[in-house]
Amino acid sequence: MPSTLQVLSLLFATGAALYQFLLRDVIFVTVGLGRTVLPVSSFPYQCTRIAGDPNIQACEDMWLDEKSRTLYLACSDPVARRDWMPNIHRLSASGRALNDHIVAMDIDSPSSEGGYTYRVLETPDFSGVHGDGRIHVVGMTGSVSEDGETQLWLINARPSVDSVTGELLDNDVVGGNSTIELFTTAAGSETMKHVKTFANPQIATPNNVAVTKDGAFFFTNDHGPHKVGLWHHLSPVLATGDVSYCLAAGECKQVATGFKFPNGLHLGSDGLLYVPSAAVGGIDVLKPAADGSVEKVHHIDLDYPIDNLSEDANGDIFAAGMPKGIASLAAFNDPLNTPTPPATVWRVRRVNREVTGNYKYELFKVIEDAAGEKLPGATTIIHDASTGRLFLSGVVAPSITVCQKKII
Ligand SMILES: *[C@@H]1O[C@H](CO)[C@@H](O)[C@H](O)[C@H]1NC(C)=O
Ligand SMILES: CC(=O)N[C@H]1CO[C@H](CO)[C@@H](O)[C@@H]1O
Repeated sequence: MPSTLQVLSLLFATGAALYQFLLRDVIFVTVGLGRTVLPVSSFPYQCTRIAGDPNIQACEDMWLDEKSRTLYLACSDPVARRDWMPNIHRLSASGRALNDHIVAMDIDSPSSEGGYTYRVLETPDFSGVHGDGRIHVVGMTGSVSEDGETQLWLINARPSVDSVTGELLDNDVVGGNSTIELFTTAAGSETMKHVKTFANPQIATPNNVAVTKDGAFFFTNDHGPHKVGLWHHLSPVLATGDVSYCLAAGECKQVATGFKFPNGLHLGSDGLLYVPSAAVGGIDVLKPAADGSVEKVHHIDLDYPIDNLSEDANGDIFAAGMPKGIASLAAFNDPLNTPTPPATVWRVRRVNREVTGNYKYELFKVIEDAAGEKLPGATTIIHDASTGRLFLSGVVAPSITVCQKKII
């Protein structure tokens, strides 16, 4: 029997959905009505799925270390996301995946199975949740420190537990206990070393993280402070999502609010912070100051709900979009039996970036897959500028896809 609270929150969620349908941006952007989506064969790429490997599924996020030619992937279990994904109010902690892991893939070394050789990184010194050693990966980013050490920053969607017994609390009521974790590793390593857990009331509904040079970081709370219930459901309508900032020492503060489901943000090599919206599309461009405060300087109008952003070695930003938002949601509930949702990849190129105060962006549709034939219902896209390959992964996809540019 659902509790009164659940019924109420469902009613409110339905009300909120109806309200959203009155808005143009939701009808045309989130649902994707009337949008022509092209088949993948219209684009000059040869795409292959790397499928059937239990280690390479539900890889929500990726980061490419260009120098060591290593692609890091944050992977889970596609079926478990339905039960445990606090970012979208999936709060049945008992159904969470118990084997989330980071894969380090050597993208220049093909394996005999048609993919690439890789290592599943062990985390021997990580205590996990009340000593169980587990991580629950969502977003991830990486950086290479001045002394050449590889740092991996993870959103860790921990369930809330009793601090004495370690038993799961009712996460439907109290919400998850997401933290941000810093690990270090090195090219070729089999392990990653835990450095620090950032736990702070301001880290409430973290979606993704973007690291500054001094080890401070920005992150998005995709539902602001609202972990559960009505306010969580209404957050994308009321725009209570935020961008927050933590110092390396651990103090955190909110630096901007008013976002509708802000998603996988990115700190560009041009020093600007790019914040995409999964609810209404487009990318807000913020200019950070040294103390982490930000000023909105531009909005990139892109009529697609946007997932995650990444930047390639040329400074171009790649954005994974969901041309049919509703199809993407359906895949969440039954990823293995639902047709792969369509996906679109955009390249966002800042033109004349050397001119101060000039915010001009050129948009280019790189690839699209109307029938979900090849792409994984992409949530994240990485462009390997040195070979022209695209790597695509999806939060509930049972595979990843690699696309090679066709030689014409
Ligand atoms: C949340 O995680 C932090 C960091 O591990 C821990 O100290 C705290 O006890 C946890 N709280 C709950 C409610 O699980
Ligand atoms: C809508 C969606 O799936 N967006 C995902 C983008 O990536 C972050 C982490 O990388 C996820 O938390 C989001 O859910």
